[in-house]
Amino acid sequence: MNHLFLKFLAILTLACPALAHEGPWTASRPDGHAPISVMGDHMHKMGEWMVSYRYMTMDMKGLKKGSSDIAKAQAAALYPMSMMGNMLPKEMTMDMHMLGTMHAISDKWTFMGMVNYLDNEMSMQSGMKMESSGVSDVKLGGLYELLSTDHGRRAHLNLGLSLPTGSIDEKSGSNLLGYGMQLGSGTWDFNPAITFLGQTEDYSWGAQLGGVLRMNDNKQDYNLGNRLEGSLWGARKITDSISASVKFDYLSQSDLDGEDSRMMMMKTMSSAFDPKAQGRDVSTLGLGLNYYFQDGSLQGHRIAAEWETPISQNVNGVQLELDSVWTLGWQYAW
Ligand SMILES: [Cu+2]
Repeated sequence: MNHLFLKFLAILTLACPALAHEGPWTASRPDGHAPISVMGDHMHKMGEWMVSYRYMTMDMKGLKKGSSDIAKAQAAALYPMSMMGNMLPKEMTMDMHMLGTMHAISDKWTFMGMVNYLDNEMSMQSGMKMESSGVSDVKLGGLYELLSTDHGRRAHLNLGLSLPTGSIDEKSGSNLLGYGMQLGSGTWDFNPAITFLGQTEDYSWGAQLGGVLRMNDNKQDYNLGNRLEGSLWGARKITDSISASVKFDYLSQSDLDGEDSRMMMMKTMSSAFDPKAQGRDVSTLGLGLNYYFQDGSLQGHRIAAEWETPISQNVNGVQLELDSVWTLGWQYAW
């Protein structure tokens, strides 16, 4: 799957000189920005600023083992202290508020920063609910232009850094919450990526290949494991203000490296505390709409929505199944 995706990406980005238009790539059209779930997709012109707000809500429901659905009773057999499976997760909703800013100090360098606020809710099989909320990991990044052609193509490097500002000590009452309910990674993470963009008169496309590299272990002597992510999208400009997009995304997040010693006693009770039941490989399809205000008092503002759902997923150990992700966003550049 991974291999096929990389090939597809290489073919699309390198072997399609026909997918071009006259003049340089431009952000001044509805599909001048990628589908809203993509981060660091575009650069700015020297001196430009942008502010953005995104709201993302992710729903997970039902248990999976690997790529198969698994019943509560089967999962209970793997977790002997789970009280007949009652301590296993049943569903989870993760809401994220993302406040971002971008600024170009030159035509070659655009800097960005993002502060995220997380709101997690998980129900156990027993019906018991648990919650956590607060600031997640702050992200800083620099985008460096590699290529800008006079026929609508460009490429840039993404050099991102994630700071350990999110808590890894979240509790429900006096009990520590599982890994998936924590607010941050606890580690300094390097987020490199490479992004390709292309435009024709009515279409645009992009590809981004990147990852998350954990640079240390956190104060509890574990890290969340590295991640590889690739995205490929295409959009159609329908009018000067509206575009529609299709995105294909592949993500491979490994399980934990080390484990939180405070959770060791609880990992036979629930997969939420099991370091080998974290991370997954998932391919998702995303459908999106972008709206760009060309004139009037809202000129320059953008609003966008995207819905994503898995095409296939393979979880490490026993975990909740990813159901859908909605991302709604607003962006304004000047
Ligand atoms: Cu921007």
